[in-house]
Amino acid sequence: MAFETILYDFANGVATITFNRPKSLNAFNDQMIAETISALKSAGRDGSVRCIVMTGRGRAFSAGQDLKEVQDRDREISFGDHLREGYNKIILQMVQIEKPVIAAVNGVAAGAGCGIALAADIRIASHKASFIQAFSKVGLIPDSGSTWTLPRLVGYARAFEMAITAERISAEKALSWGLVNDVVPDKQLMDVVAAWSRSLAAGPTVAIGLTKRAMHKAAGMSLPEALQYEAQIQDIAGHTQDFHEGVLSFLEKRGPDFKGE
Ligand code: LHQ
Repeated sequence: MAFETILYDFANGVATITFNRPKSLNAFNDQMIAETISALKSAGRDGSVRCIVMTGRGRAFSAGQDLKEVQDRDREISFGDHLREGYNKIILQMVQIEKPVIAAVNGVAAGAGCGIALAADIRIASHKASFIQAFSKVGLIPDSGSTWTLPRLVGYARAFEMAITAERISAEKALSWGLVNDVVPDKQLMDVVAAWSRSLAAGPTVAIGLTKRAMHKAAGMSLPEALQYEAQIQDIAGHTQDFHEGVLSFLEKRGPDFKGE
């Protein structure tokens, strides 16, 4: 795929999307928004992709919306339309693609860049990473799903604090708050992420995707409804080849060879 503002790589079942505007800390201009949507669409549709990694080139994950582009526009734009046509599509794709999405947070994740990191299923952070809900600094409200994801990850008090102070949360604090799964030395980040992504890409992809779907659905359900939904989709998981392989490999005392089917 020919992209200019992102890099797209595929190897061993893992698609890696790298934000590639390092001079502006991987801030999102319209082209990078469109290319990210397109790359996620391809990774979602491609059956050989069983795990997606998102990261940034240079010293940032992403500084969010390109504020220079907003300032330089010669026409008034509706921020609502900008979100509906752009970031909302990125966030919904990340959540609705039934494959695990890992954010390899290599540096600062601010504004919409923070929202995108928060929408991933797993966040592995470099010790140099940080998280900033930068919106209030420019007189805006948290977007790109942050009003939904952030309180669920860290609780209302910490989420509200991050939103109104726009203070930088270090990787260590993010770990202690439950905002990230792990913090690793910067030089080891991509090796650690490769170990995670290889392992997930060799997993029972259908069951992993259904787990993601069920957990997101359960967020809006009562316990009885969630139990019903679990029963309904366990039927689907129970009819996969990977389920049969999982049981067989257990009985044969060997590791499973999941095909993601
Ligand atoms: C940037 C940016 C940037 C352009 C650094 N844009 N150039 C949705 C709906 C509609 C409209 C508005 O927005 C949204 C969603 C949002 O994302 S709103 C929030 C937008 N993001 C921010 O407000 C963050 C702005 N950036 C920062 O606060 C800092 O740059 C951080 C804290 C991320 C990093 O600070 P430093 O490490 O000190 O780096 P720096 O500030 O020196 O930036 C390095 C370069 O990157 C610099 O360019 P220059 O040519 O001077 O070297 C910055 O201008 C550029 N850059 N963020 N968002």
